[in-house]
Amino acid sequence: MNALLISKLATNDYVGFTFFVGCMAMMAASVFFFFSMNSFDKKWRTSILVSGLITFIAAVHYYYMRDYWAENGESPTFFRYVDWILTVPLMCVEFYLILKVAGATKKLMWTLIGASVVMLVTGYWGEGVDRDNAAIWGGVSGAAYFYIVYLIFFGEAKSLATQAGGHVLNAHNILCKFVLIGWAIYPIGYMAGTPGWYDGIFGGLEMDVIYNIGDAINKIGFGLVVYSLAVNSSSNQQAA
Ligand SMILES: *C/C=C(C)/C=C/C=C(C)/C=C/C1=C(C)CCCC1(C)C
Repeated sequence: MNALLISKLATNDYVGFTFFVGCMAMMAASVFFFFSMNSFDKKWRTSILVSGLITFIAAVHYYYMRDYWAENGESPTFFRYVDWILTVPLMCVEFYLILKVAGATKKLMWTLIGASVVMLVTGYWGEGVDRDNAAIWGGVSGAAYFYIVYLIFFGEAKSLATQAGGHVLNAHNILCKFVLIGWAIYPIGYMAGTPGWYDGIFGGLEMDVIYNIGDAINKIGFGLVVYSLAVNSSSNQQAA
């Protein structure tokens, strides 16, 4: 029988280290969201559940990605994008769920999801399949990304948030900043890890470390914003 093999993590293996810590952080965040879920008013439970699902799906993928990296010493591109194609649409669902009070439609939700799928599929194509044209695929992906930014900052989502006002508007604005600033970390990772005109700028950076930092900020941070919204709205109700 084989003994359980645990590969050694070198002290300068920042990719392996961030996969490991990322996995733990995502697990801890999931437990936190799942356990706190039932202490909220029913209308917030689905939102908190989705926050927990996002970090849970990431935790499982990080478990595999950590292993893949330790075993092969190369980027787990496939697992990375499977993780994103599940979790990023769920983040679009979060926008819809918090704006539902102001009458958000399923159409808005599907538009956001559609744009995020285009962003990720073209990104995967450039990173994993047609690397010679990575810059072009990255550009198409970036256009889809800016469309999402447009919708939430200036489009229908923004006007719904304004209508809702109060804590909802506040949470929406913070989530918008996550998308504008936090999500902008990913194209930097992409440029660090694929060939293109940007080689001289981001060439020296480690793609997976950048992606892992981005995931920790965005998945856990996003969930905490939704959690705070639920806390703030619930304490308001008690005061009233
Ligand atoms: C939890 C995972 C998240 C929030 C992942 C987000 C990923 C992106 C916003 C990726 C964007 C990309 C571009 C805008 C251009 C280059 C290719 C991508 C896919 C890295």
